[in-house]
Amino acid sequence: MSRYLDMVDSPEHVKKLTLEQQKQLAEEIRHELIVKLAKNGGHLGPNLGVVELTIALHNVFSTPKDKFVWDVSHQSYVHKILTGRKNRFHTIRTTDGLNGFSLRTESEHDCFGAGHAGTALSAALGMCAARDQRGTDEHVVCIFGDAALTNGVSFEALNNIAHTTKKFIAILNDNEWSIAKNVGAINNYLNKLIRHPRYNQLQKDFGTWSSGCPRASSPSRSATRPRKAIKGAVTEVALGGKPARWMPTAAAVSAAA
Ligand SMILES: Cc1ncc(C[n+]2csc(CCOP(=O)(O)OP(=O)(O)O)c2C)c(N)n1
Repeated sequence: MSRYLDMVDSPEHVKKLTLEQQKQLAEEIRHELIVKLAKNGGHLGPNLGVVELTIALHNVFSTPKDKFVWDVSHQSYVHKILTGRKNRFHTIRTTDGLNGFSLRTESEHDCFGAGHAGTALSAALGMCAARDQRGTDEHVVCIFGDAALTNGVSFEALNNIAHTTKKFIAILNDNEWSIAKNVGAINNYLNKLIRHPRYNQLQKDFGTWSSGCPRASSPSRSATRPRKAIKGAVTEVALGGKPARWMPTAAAVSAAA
């Protein structure tokens, strides 16, 4: 049976697929990862966890013009598969084979060679600063795991984003796990945030509110997945603060209905 994976070898091919076809592609990539990594080993779990994310990124952005900066970059296998390295994927982590991390000499789609945890935010910020000075318009997307937040360099970057650039895209891929279970204050904060009743109420309210929107005027495509959408949007809401003003309460929604 033919696979979408056999037809996809570049981000341009990904963009041509429908959403349903991309879902099927995700399944095929997951299978490919399991089969190929069974031979030489490698970072299976982190890559299984970013299959949809990587497809979505290639759907929205266009490397090599846009830059993806993967923290550690042990989770860049799917990106490699989608950027012309599919046929050599079975060589990953072998002598003369594909590198297990991002490597600039391996592909124009790899803008940053990594391996160490915690460097991506800082590197991405540097790229944004250079872009702004050049006056070009490419996007720089930093994808970092919760392990990045155990590194001082990450905090240096976070501290400087707002006064360095107006355009910085960061995706926190928080699976509550690094090499081992996370410890520390930041990890506690993130866990507290997603378990907080107000946060969970906001998710529910957003779901109720967005399900009442006509499809065409839905605030965004992500509104069809309210739980996920709100998780990304709500981190600025103070845990003990007032309800966010942009969010109608469940009571207001049912009163209006
Ligand atoms: C400075 C440094 N310390 C330790 C490691 C070993 N290491 C490889 S992957 C990883 C954790 C990655 O966790 P996270 O970024 O949260 O991504 P996940 O694998 O959970 O998706 C670590 C600590 C490293 N690469 N660099």
